[in-house]
Amino acid sequence: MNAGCFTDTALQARFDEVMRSHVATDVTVVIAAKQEALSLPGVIDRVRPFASTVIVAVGRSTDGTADVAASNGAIVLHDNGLGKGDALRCAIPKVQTPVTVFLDADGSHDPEDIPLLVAPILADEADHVTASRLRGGSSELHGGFDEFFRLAGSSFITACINWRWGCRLSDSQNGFRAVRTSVLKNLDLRENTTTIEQEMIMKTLRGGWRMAEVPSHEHPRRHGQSHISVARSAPRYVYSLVRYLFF
Ligand SMILES: Nc1nc2c(ncn2[C@@H]2O[C@H](COP(=O)(O)OP(=O)(O)OP(=O)(O)O)[C@@H](O)[C@H]2O)c(=O)[nH]1
Ligand SMILES: [Mg+2]
Repeated sequence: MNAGCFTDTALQARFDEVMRSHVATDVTVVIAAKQEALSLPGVIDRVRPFASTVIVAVGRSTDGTADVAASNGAIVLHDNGLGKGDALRCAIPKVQTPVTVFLDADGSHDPEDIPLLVAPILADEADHVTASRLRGGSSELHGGFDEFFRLAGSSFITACINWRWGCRLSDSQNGFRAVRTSVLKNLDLRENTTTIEQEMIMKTLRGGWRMAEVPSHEHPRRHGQSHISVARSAPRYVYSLVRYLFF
């Protein structure tokens, strides 16, 4: 069993200790943001206590996302217009701290959970820790047909990953995660879209590095529109799953 999965009970027992021992100077937070000017200030504000550096990788936006990021003290990068994966890949070479945390700009993730994601890495128990919506709950992953197909697809992909590497992850698609930066820079990430989330996990496991996950709640996006189309992105999910599982 590769994946160390912390249960709710274990996590609650560790909560105070983890908060006390968190070292913000060890952490850079990378936020991919496209058309997120309304949500971004609140997200950066909540991230600040937990990170020494905040990098916002901005996609083509007409709402002033880049200006908002800069005026809130973030380092601003511009992606190549290819998608979220492209944005994260632009930011990775700039990270200089031992741990990199990825988090969305739409207010879906709780920055207050950053210490829980980082602690297993600093304790040398894991190299890549994802936040699980299946363990922490989600306010936007169920209810309609779109959500049904996303959840079913995500669960299928997670099951394939668990089968291939003999682990027991529950969520392979959440964008909220922490990775040891030295490992991250060795993953040779290639995906340009949100398929980068599953690529990161599969390449971590292929490389023999340690995965873990902790529960974290996913909230509905605060403002604006989703950038994901299930029908349009499905073929790429299948292709990248087969590619990184077997080749
Ligand atoms: N830089 C950049 N960021 C992007 C791009 N596409 C999406 N993002 C950001 O990536 C994050 C996740 O995108 P979302 O559209 O919220 O995707 P999602 O969380 O799977 O979908 P929802 O459930 O609707 O929120 C958000 O912070 C987006 O602003 C892009 O092309 N470039
Ligand atoms: Mg979102």
